[in-house]
Amino acid sequence: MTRYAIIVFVLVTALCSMTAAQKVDRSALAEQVRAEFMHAWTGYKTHCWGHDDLKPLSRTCRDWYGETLLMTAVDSLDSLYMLGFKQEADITREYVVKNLSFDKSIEVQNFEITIRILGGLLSAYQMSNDKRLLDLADDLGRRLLPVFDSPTGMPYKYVDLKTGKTRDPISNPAETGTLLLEFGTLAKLTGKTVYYAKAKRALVETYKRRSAIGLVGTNINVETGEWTNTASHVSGEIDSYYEYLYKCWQLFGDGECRQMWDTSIAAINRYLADEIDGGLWYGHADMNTGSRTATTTGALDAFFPGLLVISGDIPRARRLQDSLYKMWQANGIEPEVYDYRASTVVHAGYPLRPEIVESTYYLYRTTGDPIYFAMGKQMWGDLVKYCRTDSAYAGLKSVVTKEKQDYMHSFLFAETFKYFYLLFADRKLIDTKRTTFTTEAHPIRRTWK
Ligand code: DMJ
Repeated sequence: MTRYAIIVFVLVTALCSMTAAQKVDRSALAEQVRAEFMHAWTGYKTHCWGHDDLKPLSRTCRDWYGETLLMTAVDSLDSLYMLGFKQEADITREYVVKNLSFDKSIEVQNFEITIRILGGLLSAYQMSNDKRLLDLADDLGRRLLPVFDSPTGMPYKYVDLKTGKTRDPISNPAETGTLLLEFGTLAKLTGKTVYYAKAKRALVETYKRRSAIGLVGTNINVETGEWTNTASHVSGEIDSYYEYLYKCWQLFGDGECRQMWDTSIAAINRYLADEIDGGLWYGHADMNTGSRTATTTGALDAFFPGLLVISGDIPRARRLQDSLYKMWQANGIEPEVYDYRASTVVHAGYPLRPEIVESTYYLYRTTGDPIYFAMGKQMWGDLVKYCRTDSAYAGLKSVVTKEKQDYMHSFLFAETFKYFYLLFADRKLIDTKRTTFTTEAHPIRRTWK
């Protein structure tokens, strides 16, 4: 062998064994995620089967509205299928179909019920082909529809599932604009176009009220159409409004959504992006003047690198992810609100949120850069270290002290575990070209023309 051939041989062998090692690492981590998912799921089943959520420290249960809507069971169903727990998924599906009823006089929050339950039912229907799930989704959609009967077409926040009585006109873009993936899919699968039309109108009416410089505010009155809080950002109360502008184009090919996204992202990059010591962040600004009002970000904002990835802006996505990962590393887990200029924690809670994992998944899936695999591995270790309990998983009251909180949100199953699993597991698990994840990480496949 020539010297050159020897060098090539050594390099190729090293590369192959690196790839093999990474594969082993990946499948071992994916198995760990499955095991931890099952640990938390077993805790929920043991203590709170038939209820909405488990409170993991006291091992008691919470039903959001006094009566159960089987929140955790429905929100987890497609994850059970995706992570390969088919038998458990089938048992849960049967239980849901037999026991879930929306014929209750309870006033529910339209946004939360749409993203967790309507989205969960639709995705599980696509995975199982069980028409009874689609019937449940249709029944729920019909009961939620009165929310849109406001003078502007933007939805009220609450609706009584039995009477259709609505309340609370002060809403926000996330709640008026994060409905179209679920209602639109329901329209496509049932042929009832009213679902698409109402949710689309709510999104457009929100967009139409953007300021002259292209930003939306935090709170809006759905009766008058007036803003009641003009703070603009990509955090809670606005976040997923932007997500659905883009994803409505991705899932339905709706060109108007694409145009609304293009206009919005230009304004976001111009007025909300903030450069601090070479790092990229997105802060708060007044929607009318564009002037900076706060230098805060947080766990909810961490969905934004993922959205930048799918909409094609990898350079900004990478830079923002670097910043947000620093926020995670500052305390070994991310806080709800963080001042990036002062590098201080503003609200210290961590309720098991998925957003930064979601962004890590999209970055790794798209770039293949091992740096994102390493980030995910670190975050996974931190989640297990700080949030695991004997019975399940618990959020944190404080990422500084690591004191636990007696609550386990259903999005732990719907999103956090799912995105970790997708990051580590075999890439062929989903048809990425045809699948769009809702804001609650329920995968929807475009099965219609
Ligand atoms: C989820 O319910 C959804 O992702 C929503 O869009 C924002 N918050 C939680 C998770 O943090």
